[in-house]
Amino acid sequence: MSEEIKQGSNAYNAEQIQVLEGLEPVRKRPGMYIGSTGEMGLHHCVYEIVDNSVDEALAGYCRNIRVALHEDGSVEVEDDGRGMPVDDHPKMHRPAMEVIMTVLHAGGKFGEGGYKVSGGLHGVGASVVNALSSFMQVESMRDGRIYRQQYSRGKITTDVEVVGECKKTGCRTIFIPDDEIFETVDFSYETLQHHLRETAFLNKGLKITLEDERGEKKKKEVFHYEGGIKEFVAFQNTNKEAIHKDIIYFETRNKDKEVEVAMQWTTAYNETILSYANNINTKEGGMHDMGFKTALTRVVNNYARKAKILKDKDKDLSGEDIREGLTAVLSVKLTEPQFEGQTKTKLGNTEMKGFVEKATAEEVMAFLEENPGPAKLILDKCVRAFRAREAAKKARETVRKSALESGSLPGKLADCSEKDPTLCEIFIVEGDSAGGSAKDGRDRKTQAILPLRGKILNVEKARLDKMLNSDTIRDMITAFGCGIGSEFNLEKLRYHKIIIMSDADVDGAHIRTLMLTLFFRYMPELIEGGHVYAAQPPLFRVRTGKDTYYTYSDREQEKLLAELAKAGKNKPEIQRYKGLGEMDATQLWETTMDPKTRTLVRITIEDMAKADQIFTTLMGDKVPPRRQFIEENAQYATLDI
Ligand code: 0RA
Repeated sequence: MSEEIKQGSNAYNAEQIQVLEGLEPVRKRPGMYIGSTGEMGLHHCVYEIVDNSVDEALAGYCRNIRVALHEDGSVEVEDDGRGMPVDDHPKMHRPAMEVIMTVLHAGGKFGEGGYKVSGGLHGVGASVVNALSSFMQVESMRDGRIYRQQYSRGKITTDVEVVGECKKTGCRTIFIPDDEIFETVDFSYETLQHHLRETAFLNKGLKITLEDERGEKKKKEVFHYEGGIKEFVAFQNTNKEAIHKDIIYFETRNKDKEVEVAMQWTTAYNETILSYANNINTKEGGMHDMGFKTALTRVVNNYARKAKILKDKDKDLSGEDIREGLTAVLSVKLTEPQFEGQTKTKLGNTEMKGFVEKATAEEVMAFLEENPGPAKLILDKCVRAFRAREAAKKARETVRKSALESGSLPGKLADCSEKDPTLCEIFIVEGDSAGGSAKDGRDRKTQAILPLRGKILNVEKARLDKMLNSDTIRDMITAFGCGIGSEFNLEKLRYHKIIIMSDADVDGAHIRTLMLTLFFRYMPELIEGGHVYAAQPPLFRVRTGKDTYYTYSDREQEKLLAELAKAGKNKPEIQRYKGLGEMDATQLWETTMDPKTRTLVRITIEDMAKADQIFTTLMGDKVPPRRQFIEENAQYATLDI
């Protein structure tokens, strides 16, 4: 091998590779390594390969990454880094490339002082993807040559071979996910687009290209942001109204850690703080997030007192008041991140709290002092939030007195008899007539029905105090039993399944979205805990002689009709359901409510950034983006965030 590899300060030392085990366990229990064998796990494989290139970028050697989806189901990831080493591993006596690709946890180490994407579900290594691919090929361009090796289901099918010459350096990986492992091998352009865009935002200057060569419509997009997370905040606020023009931005680093923050307040009522550690979305927050919030609360209060916006007798503004309408991206990099929490997305490194807190306090104070105009607008907003919260507290107390303390449940609720919440379900039903059928058709022991009349208030456009004046919303909160906002208590939830049952039309979709907005903004734990579902009422009833069939989509209907025609059962009697109200109690039970036969769609929050954008687009003040979103997404019946 070439001399420079052995001599360079970043020299790859094959001995650093920790040899742990082969890839058998990965194929036996794929979920343990990539989270799931569904859509999430499938896309995770791409992220895993891309992360290796991003590591090369973090180490300062790579500027361009190209991801391509090919017609044959393969994915290609190419970078212009140093290329993967191919020199022999001293103990294994095999080329480093082969060891990296076929031995679990054998990902190469990087030069000292580098940050590596790792933790969470990431960082399991390219070998895991190899184990789960029916075909994989890695090409490393270095020393003027192209080295190539191929694999299948984690086993090599060729040795590392020199297949050509080439001036540039880099790495090119192609893989086909194994359809014996994955439930679906159909990559979603949108999912990859979202992730790669986020990765580009988090690594300013890095250029990521996404190409989709499948099907009729070829697509190509370039994600390249010289402004990094500052542009991320601007993007996140596209459909919001900013209350100050310039995005606050700062970065601070020392020997082994760095923090980068971009933030801007908007007229929205929710806060969106997206935090990252080594490019991993720390959904559960952690030390960096705590440091940021602590500093922000302290500094804004100090400023408010100095500027006499708060009088001596006034109480401090709460952190929540201050963060109302704030969009912030907080990105830290550190050498040995510790990820904790249920989903391993909570940063545990205590040293990051003080580090982020100090930087935030200094920088935000400087911004407020140097920009009195924006500072006033921000502070006004915080004070308004504070007053609204006080009003909401009073309103909530009234609600609690009138409803909770008297122990009375809403008059419209048809409750179930079972007392164990884990066995109970509540159907929120659109319309009184469907509500009537649902009441008659249900299993009284475990299923409760709450009919809703008409539309519910759009919580995106109203604060909590106003919201609590709405009967519909109060009924729902009282029925659930777990409170709302900061007083939310999941343990008091009276039904472990909350099922939204609305018509399969545009109005139904709207009601579902309004309801999800309410849950997402004020009771996100319900969604995170997997308690929220959308019922799937049928679109058609088909009858031939004495057989009755129900179908739930146009495609299913076409298939059924084709099958019936083949079986010689012509002229079936078809009914298209326009609404739930057209079904009688028995039909509603059989098609939509019976746990044995129904399908429920669980609503999940995969991603806060995406969910926040969807809700502001759908429910916020700006009309044109909403129209555009609805036009682009009209084919989706359910909103699965
Ligand atoms: C180990 C050591 C070195 C580079 C890499 C791995 C590497 C891996 C991947 C995977 C995708 N792209 C990649 N680029 C680089 C450093 C080798 C050296 O010192 O030249």
